[in-house]
Amino acid sequence: MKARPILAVWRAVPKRGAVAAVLASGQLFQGLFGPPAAAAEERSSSAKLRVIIETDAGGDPDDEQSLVRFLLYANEWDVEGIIATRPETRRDNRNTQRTGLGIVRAQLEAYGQVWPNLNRHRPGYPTMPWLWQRTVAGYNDSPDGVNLILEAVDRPDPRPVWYCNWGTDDDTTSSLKRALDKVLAERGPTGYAAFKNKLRLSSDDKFGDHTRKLEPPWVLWVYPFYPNMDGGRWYHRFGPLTAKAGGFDLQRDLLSGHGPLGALYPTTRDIAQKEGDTYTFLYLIPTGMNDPNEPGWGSWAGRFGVREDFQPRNPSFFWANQRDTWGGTTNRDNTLKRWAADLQNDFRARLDWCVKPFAEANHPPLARVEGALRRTVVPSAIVTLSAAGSTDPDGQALSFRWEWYPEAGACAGPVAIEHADSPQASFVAPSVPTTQTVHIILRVTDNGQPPLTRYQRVIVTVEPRQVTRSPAP
Ligand SMILES: [Ca+2]
Ligand SMILES: [Ca+2]
Repeated sequence: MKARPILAVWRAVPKRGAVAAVLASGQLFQGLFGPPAAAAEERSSSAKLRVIIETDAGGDPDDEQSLVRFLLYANEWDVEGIIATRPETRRDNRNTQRTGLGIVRAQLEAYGQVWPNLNRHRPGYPTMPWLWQRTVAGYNDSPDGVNLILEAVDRPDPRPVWYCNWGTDDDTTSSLKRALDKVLAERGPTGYAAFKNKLRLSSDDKFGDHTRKLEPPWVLWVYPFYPNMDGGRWYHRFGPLTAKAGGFDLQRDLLSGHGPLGALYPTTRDIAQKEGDTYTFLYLIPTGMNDPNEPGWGSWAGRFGVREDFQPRNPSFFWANQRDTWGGTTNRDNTLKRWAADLQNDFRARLDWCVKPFAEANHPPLARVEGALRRTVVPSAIVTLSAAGSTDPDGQALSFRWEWYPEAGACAGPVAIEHADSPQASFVAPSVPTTQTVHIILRVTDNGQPPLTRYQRVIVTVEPRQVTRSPAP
């Protein structure tokens, strides 16, 4: 895939201190655990992603499952809003709250109870009142969801707003669709384009003509629900691929003894762990190896490619149509399976954070590659890799793994990594007919309980040697 401009918007953000150093070194997400999101000034200068979610909580209970996980990662973004779209819960939904807003608020109250403990483990979780103020009804007879979106997008903040729609039932209409209708009617095509260009989507498609009929096309839309491929919709693959990954046990690790938020995770009907909408924000969790502007690189939500039937007018519409060769097989599941234990262990640790003191829970290591994360070499050059600077906040022993990710780059190889399980590794740059990129993923895993993993990505551009011509006689 052709390289897209990297983090152009983020680089426009005022840089300060450690964040500036991190960004300048190109180390995408690492270390960006900024201050609590309470102060507007801090928010505007933070490098966190701005995120709005729109949930049909009260329909399929899996939204409530996804919401539990989302709140446990609320420190990773600036959560601009949570919009609840269902004025009444569906009859077969057993939640005692009978409106979408009621369901979300009940989870916020539980979040408020575990918030002091979460902050002991990782600073930067927004307070419950702060989230409460930004949690609104997006019902058809309410302007609150529309107004929340307008306010967030119109705010003079150089960062785009990532919008995650988790589906809306037929009896409701997305607040984003209504916001876009309003902006088009009131601001005309130019104002509409400026507004639309400030949004990025990791989202279901519920926006009518705004999806692809009305200009301009979206700057970037990652659509983690379809296509049907290798076993079904991508939406339906999350549960089967992750529910037991890393030995996760729903009862032991979530429902029992992990506080009031975990206890709200519904397991009714046949959905012990479904979480079909979780991909939308999993894609945005900074793990050290993903970049939300690069769907083809792979993330905890899998790996995405351009949506063929939307071409050529919507070149930035991506969906889950990619396959990885991994573990001896080639299929789409592998784009997630390779990270499934890592992401589920991470969820498990955060559930521990709800109830345990710091010393009794695990915290992820800091993966750190020495030197530049982007390098340019010639064929046959020896590329040396060192992760010796990696650390763990619990002082645990670390294990290392360097992996070539062929599908993320465009290079046939071969790339054979020497000492791939050591802090120091190397490989010989392959011969290439044209300029190609080699993506190397560093995985650093601690030996805590559960073991936690973070990553770095090194992108090596291999340029063929220039043929030196003798001067004409
Ligand atoms: Ca949903
Ligand atoms: Ca640790």
